[in-house]
Amino acid sequence: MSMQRRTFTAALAAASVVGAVPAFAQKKIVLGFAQVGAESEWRTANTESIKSSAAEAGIDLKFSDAQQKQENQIKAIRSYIAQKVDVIAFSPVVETGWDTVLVEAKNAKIPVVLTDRSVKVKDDSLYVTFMGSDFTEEGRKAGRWLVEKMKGNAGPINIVELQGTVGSAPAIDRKKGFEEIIKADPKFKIIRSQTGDFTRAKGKEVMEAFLKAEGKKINVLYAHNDDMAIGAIQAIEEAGMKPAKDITIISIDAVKGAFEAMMAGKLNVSVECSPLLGPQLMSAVKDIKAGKPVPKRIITEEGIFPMEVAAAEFPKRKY
Ligand code: GZL
Repeated sequence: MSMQRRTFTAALAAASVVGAVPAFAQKKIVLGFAQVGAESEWRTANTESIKSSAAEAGIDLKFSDAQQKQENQIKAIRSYIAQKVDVIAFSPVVETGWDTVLVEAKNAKIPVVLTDRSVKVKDDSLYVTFMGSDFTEEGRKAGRWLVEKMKGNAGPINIVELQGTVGSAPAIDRKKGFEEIIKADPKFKIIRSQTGDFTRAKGKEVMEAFLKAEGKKINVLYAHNDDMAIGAIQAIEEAGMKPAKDITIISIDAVKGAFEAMMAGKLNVSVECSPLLGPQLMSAVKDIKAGKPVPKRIITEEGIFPMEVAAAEFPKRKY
């Protein structure tokens, strides 16, 4: 037996006597992650955070991109169950339709972590924890900024709304939070509301339809994410109007593209929604494997960035 082999065997024997297995001999934790897709700058930054954090944590990451289709996420979760991974994590593309596959994971004794978006299930023991933003509060922040901005304006203030993916937690809750604030003053009216599916292309297409139907009646655009707002800005310019001047534009995420649009004077404000969930996810995965308790809800702390502060903030941004 070679010298190395003898040393290794001796180390293992010694360790097993004291009960501690040396780090180099511990089996790597295997995490199966089912991502929504690659629909926005936010999602790309979220994927980068998860992949880099898994590498840093020494966690073996199996990763899938569902191209925003629930059936693909369910397929990926089933494949992780079949591979007997240690933990499954995913960002549910929509809130409902998860009970069956999560029961399968529970029966396979594989703990599940929700990141970014939550689910509506009959039994919330089907997941260990949900970590992500408070989307309703993000909608309230957008509403409060608009109320403040329009304080001296008697109205009517006609708003068009680009909603996120139909049935997704951010789309449902950002709408709810925004309406909760603006309903206090009847001068605010949402005259058109339609999904742009969180993408630039769809955001532009739907804004073109809004402009065709309502034109100069539109005073405000509320977009559930920056990518749709950036697409809409193109449509507004092509219609010969000035974004952030003729039409006040509010969006959510605070990705780099939003800061660039604010510095160019084309977007009025972006509410922060941090995609940097990787470190929190890896620490939760390790705690779960170590049998430590994990809070049922982990909320990410976030701010709001009006265009006036964009240039000063931009160099500090991490996504
Ligand atoms: C929010 C996230 C949303 C972002 C969009 O946490 O789920 O999905 O706001 C992304 O940019 O597509």
